[in-house]
Amino acid sequence: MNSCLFCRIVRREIPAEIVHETADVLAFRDVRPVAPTHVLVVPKRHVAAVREAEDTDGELLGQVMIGARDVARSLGLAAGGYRLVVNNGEEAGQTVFHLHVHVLAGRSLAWPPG
Ligand code: DGP
Repeated sequence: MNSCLFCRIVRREIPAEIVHETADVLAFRDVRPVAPTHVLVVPKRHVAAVREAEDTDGELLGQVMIGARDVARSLGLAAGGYRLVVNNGEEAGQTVFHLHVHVLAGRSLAWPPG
């Protein structure tokens, strides 16, 4: 068993507020939200980041995006709009090295990000 934080959440070793789950994907609320709605969507299988993904990980990547869409639908975010963010590597702000999509909504989100 690895000690990756999000793998441990997937295994229910660390509590999280889960909002969506499929056979391949888990979505839970971010512990340090930066928007009124802030959910993380992760693949259950460990992949560190998009930059580490293999050509054969296309289905996994698609499932994470579909998971983000389903989270947005179930939480009623689709009409107003939401932002999906995927940080890749330290300089981009990635702090947990298990691939995840941030689903952000509930406030005006500036572009470009600061
Ligand atoms: P990133 O910086 O893109 O790697 O995003 C990691 C996010 O993970 C960050 O917004 C905070 C969140 N996070 C860190 N530790 C925990 C935890 O134990 N539980 C939950 N739910 N979220 C966490």
